[in-house]
Amino acid sequence: MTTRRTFTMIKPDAVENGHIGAILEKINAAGFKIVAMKYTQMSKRDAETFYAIHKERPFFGELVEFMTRGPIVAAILEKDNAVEDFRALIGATNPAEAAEGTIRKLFATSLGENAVHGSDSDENAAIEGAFHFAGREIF
Ligand code: FUP
Repeated sequence: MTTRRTFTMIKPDAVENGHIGAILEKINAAGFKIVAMKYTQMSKRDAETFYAIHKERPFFGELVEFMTRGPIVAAILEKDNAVEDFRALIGATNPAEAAEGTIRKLFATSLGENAVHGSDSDENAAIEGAFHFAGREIF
């Protein structure tokens, strides 16, 4: 079953570089409705849990270090075909390979510090949204 929701984070690099407003603008312009949003900082344990799927990968330590070094904006977004359309809006994981006009092409600096997260499936969107938000925080 396809759901209409995806989960995103504006990562610490994009927050540090002052891109929160511009990224939210792109998200709005692409037709996503924000149904939950918070400004928060992940603990080491949060990041290790959120990225548990990558725990055997060589970049895991750096990824956890990066994701915990400053605040993020976490949000749940709603739109038809949300997961796929949001992945298209953010572009490839590596900004060097991201298409022109995508959020990562515009705002990311490297593969490790790539400005935004976007869920890769409906199942993960639900898991990731529930990781960051209680039911009463979703509208
Ligand atoms: P994506 O789904 O596009 O966010 O990418 P992945 O789930 O494959 O990777 C999650 C995060 O791990 C990326 F956003 C950045 C980091 N990463 C690296 O630092 N090095 C890699 O080789 C791959 C991913």
